Amino acid sequence: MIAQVTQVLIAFGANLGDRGETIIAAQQALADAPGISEFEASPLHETIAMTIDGPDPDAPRYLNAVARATTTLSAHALLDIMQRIELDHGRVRDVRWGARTLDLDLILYGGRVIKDERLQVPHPRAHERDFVLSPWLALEPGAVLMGHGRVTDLLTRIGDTTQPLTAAIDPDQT
Ligand code: A4P
Ligand code: MG
Repeated sequence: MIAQVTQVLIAFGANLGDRGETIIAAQQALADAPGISEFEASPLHETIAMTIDGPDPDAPRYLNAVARATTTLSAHALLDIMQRIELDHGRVRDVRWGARTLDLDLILYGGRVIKDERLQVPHPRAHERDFVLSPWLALEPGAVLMGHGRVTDLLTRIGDTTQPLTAAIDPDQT
């Protein structure tokens, strides 16, 4: 039987520790994971921390990125791998939207809509976050967010406060 291949979009965020090193290591781990291929990462963007109370310019800044890949894994099996990688990088879950060494979010899993106790896809807040949309647009200028339209239009509407840091990182080249 030929396994079904699904295109996915994953977001990376870190605002503690060596943020860039952590994100690149996480991308490498994902790119190397069984069942994941054609991994392609966006540039890293430096971004203002969004907290429960809104943007906080005094909080440690995040580095954010997104990556596209194809996978033969189910969405939940992919989430298992993402959460294991978070733990491998010292992620401690305490304050919701609190500072973190690494956060991995599944933004899209093909054209699927998933809503259960572990997973909501498309990610319910992606459309209002410049720290997801801006790196995504850099990776894929024609990107469309399911249910919300063209990423370039969304970003124009909300404004882009992010700052691109580096050229695109290709984990195969590191
Ligand atoms: N979960 C449900 N859907 C998903 C999904 N699509 N991807 C569940 C990943 N996980 C998903 O996540 C809590 C639970 O969400 C998980 O157990 C999983 O089963 P978490 O990572 O433990 O908690 P969290 O990340 O603190 O909460 P939440 O609500 O997911 O926050 P967000 O939306 O991830 O936002 N500011 C900047 N500048 N950059 C950032 O990257 N990130 C956040 C976190 C806040 N502010 C930020 C950034
Ligand atoms: Mg999260």
